[in-house]
Amino acid sequence: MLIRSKRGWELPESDATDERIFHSRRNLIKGLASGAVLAASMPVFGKTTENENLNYSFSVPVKNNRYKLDRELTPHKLATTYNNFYEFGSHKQISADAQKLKTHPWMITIDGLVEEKIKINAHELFKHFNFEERVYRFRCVEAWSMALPWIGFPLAELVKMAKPTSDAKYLVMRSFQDPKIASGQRQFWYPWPYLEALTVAEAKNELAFIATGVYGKPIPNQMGAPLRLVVPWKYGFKSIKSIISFTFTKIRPKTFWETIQPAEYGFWANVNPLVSHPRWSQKTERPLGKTTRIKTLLYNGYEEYVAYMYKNLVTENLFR
Ligand SMILES: Nc1nc2c(c(=O)[nH]1)N[C@H]1C(S)=C(S)[C@@H](COP(=O)(O)O)O[C@H]1N2
Ligand SMILES: [Mo]
Repeated sequence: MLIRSKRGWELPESDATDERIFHSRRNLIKGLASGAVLAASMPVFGKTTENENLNYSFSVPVKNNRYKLDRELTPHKLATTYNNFYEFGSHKQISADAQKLKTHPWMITIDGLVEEKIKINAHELFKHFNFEERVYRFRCVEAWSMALPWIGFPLAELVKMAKPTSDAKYLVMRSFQDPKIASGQRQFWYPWPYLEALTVAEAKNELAFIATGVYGKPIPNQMGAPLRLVVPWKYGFKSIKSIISFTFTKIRPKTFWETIQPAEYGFWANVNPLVSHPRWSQKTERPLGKTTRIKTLLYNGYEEYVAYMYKNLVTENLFR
């Protein structure tokens, strides 16, 4: 018998398939309807005339050793070649295609329930913050995981700068939209642009991080250049890439995955090994590059930092 051996990152997830779903007619129609509504209200990401992506410079990051890892860092090669970025296709090998994204200039809007609306170029925005490096675990809902050295600044700093009004309960984030370069966005049944949200309390939590770099360098396109969210106690799909807007709202929005498959992907999506995904167990995970699985931790090991935020939310479905 011939068994072709594959390397780790080529392996299809064995006990977890993926976030892609096989669209029933109903889903297709639903997707179409919400897509049309969103398209009408979304700003389209402006085209640039630049040919080269400029590397964003960030002030020399200070190492923040407060957050400890219980595992090795994921090899750079794996983290940069095994990615989820549906704008460039619903498979993991999007790193080459993602290079088409022009990340300079990159306009960011901060609006909604704020004292004053801000429209600013990413490199100008970045000047307002002190950069640091911190290591985090990262757990995809598909049951693979990583450990990464991010560079960036706490999302709380951006919230402070934005000065949300007391009515603001949620922070809504949207990714770029440019179907000319992002082939996945021509799959019109998805509700583009990718949208995620946190409560303002979560956005102010010390762990919520905006990454502009990783492994000592500016973040590569496939990982969400020029800025992406990292919320390590939640499943990976919450950590939205290539953000163009931060909007403070009173009302909880429907997120990208919640719109597509509400029974599987909710608003909270906190990691919990005891709450299975409808199609697979969440008890264990496969660190990229490893063949043996390890136990998944409650809140991905960050319970002491985040559990207080969920104490009174007894009626909410916190773990999907
Ligand atoms: N805009 C956008 N952000 C996204 C995604 C996406 O498809 N589009 N995928 C999410 C999912 S499912 C995961 S697991 C992580 C993957 O991040 P990585 O490719 O840097 O490992 O990005 C998240 N952010
Ligand atoms: Mo994911």
